[in-house]
Amino acid sequence: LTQDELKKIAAYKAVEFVESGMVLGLGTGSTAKHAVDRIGELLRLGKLKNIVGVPTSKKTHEQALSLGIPLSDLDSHPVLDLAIDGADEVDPNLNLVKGRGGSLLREKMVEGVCKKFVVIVDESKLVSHIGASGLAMPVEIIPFCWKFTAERLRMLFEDSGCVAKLRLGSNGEPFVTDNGNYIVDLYFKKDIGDLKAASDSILRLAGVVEHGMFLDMATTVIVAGELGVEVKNR
Ligand code: DER
Repeated sequence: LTQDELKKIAAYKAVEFVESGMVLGLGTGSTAKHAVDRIGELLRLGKLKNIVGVPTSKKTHEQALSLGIPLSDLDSHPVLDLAIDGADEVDPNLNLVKGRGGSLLREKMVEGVCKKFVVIVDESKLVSHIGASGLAMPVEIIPFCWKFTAERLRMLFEDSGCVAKLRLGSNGEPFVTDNGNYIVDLYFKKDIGDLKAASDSILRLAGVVEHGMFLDMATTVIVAGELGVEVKNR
């Protein structure tokens, strides 16, 4: 099975949690795309009714619009029934890294107010600890004096051999999020240890908007692998 087929399997399994009448958080990324497509299909087939979607990015907003999924926002729905979204890393405690697609702020806002947050991944996303994949842990920052903020972020994790890089777009210019901010990607050489302490230290920096560690947020993680689908509950 290809990685995308595994993503689709996990996504379709998650959509089984969707009931008519729900207000849903619609995730962003290549895995969540399958879930949003599936929700659109079930609505079209009449198998789901009275669904309202709250998108976590402009990209998902566009996708949901094209599928005819009725959309709303957090101002109208400050509490949601269920969110379905992918992740970049999942540790054994179901803590996540998200945001390599650049949507972490709106994702965290939406997924932080859902009664259930179902994460969908292929098995390649499972890690022993956050940062173990050697890939980025994104932090959304304001553009003002970004170098200053990036250096302060790096120094927070100097003992973990942290490298901080401003994320660039395909045009070589700084990547700009849906919210008009920049992203600094943090790379760790060693385990950063206490994630709550790491989160608090990042968020205390004026200039930081939000980071990509989603701690104690996932209620269920659906993992699709070669040997089948596993549903992990918190
Ligand atoms: O950027 C994001 O937050 C995405 O949801 C990411 O965490 C997962 O993207 P993928 O499903 O394309 O791997």
